[in-house]
Amino acid sequence: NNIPKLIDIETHRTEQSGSLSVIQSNTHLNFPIRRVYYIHSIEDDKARGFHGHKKLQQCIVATSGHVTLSLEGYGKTYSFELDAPNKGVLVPAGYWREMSNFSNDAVLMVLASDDYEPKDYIHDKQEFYAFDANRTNVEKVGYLA
Ligand code: T46
Repeated sequence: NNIPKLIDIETHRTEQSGSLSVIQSNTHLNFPIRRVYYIHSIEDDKARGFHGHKKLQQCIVATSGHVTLSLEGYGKTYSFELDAPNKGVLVPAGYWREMSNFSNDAVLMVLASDDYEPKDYIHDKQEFYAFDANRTNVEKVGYLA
């Protein structure tokens, strides 16, 4: 499925002692988790992202605070308000992403399908539009073969 999707993360609440939320590859994602990173200690709400990924799939969660995530791909734009630790966004391959409106306490956790690979990034918006217009490029990338 190529459409970004907001998911409700399974959360177990224990009265007075807090909540536990769980994401499991087999049940909640359509990829095995290969890498985890998180963005935090944001001081002055500078927007981040501004790139596309050719193959990488991700699940993005604001485990604390608030952030706006916008995604663009297949000629469509989507915007998500991540403001609770039980919300996640599944980001399919081939989407341009921008993150903005970070609260000071925001922690943005990303579960990713692959290792860090600079060649998977598209930093130029025009290049991304060319990629978006011709999805067969995805099959031609080949560097992870
Ligand atoms: C994405 C959004 C949501 C590494 O060395 N290893 C890594 O695994 C990553 C993700 C980054 N880095 C280095 C590369 C840069 O020197 O960390 C620095 C900051 O990365 P970047 O400017 O790409 O950060 P964002 O917030 O613009 O984008 C990141 C991810 O790169 C990207 O995959 O989807 O978060």
